[in-house]
Amino acid sequence: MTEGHITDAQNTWCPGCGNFAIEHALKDVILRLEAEGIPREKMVIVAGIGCHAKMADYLNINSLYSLHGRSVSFATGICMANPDLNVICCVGDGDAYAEGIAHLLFAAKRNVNMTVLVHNNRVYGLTKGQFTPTSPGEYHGKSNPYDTGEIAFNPPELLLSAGCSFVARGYSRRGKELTGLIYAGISHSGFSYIDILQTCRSYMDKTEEYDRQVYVPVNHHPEDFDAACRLVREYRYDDSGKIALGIIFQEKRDTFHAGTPHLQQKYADKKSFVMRFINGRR
Ligand SMILES: Cc1ncc(C[n+]2csc(CCOP(=O)(O)OP(=O)(O)O)c2C)c(N)n1
Ligand code: SF4
Repeated sequence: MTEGHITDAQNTWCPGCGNFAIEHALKDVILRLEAEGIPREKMVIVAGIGCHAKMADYLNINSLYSLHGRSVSFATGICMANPDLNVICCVGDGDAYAEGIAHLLFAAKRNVNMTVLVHNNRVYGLTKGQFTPTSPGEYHGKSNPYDTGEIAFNPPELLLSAGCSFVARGYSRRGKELTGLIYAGISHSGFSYIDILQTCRSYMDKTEEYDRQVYVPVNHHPEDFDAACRLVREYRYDDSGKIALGIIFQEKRDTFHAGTPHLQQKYADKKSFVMRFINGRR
């Protein structure tokens, strides 16, 4: 490990991969938080399994690889055990929108205090380009040599329906804005979710389309839920429509955490029950 923010682990991302920009945006946010008095030890990255997950190796802060699709559950456990930590989940679209979709929606519903960055390259990158819930219907991947004809999920719309208190969208080729969004997400009290359109040079290079489609709305009020719904419906994860970037929705809501006296007592009772069980004193 180096003393800096990028480790000396060998980087195996493909040249031109959008993950580099996400890594540097997150690194800049970590630097800013440190400058504001939050030590690095108070931040933790929980990664899924996939190209995105290598963030755990490349950024020099506490981190763990979890299981594919289960990062948000691991992160929920960390938030409950130590509510003082800033927990950041780096997950893939295959990871979070397929196997992990229930965990993502329920953590949003509960308003668990964490930030979820979905590296949405719209393909299973590490395993060589299979179809994910946000792949275009006409995409031919390793697992589907023919059109699926399926309609892609619109994840920010799902998250809004689930009661997510912070919904944002970024783009890996708009690094400055992405840095601002990640900072805003971590600063938000409760569950913050950022869908990051990430270019995958090897299997899903949408650079040309995204560069044409993305825009930052000027008169959008993130506290307006109906306006947020209209905004996310402009784009259906196909090559048509405008893609709004920025904070789409944000509201203040009670967070789910283990810090309340009621929950602390419950966990203490449960822990002592488990310890008695282990020690054979039921
Ligand atoms: C439970 C489980 N299912 C499947 C896999 C195999 N697997 C590992 S990485 C991966 C693809 C990851 O794709 P995504 O989450 O979109 O991340 P990316 O590689 O594109 O960043 C899959 C299917 C696994 N390791 N564990
Ligand atoms: S396969 Fe795609 S997501 Fe994975 S490292 Fe290469 S360009 Fe990046």
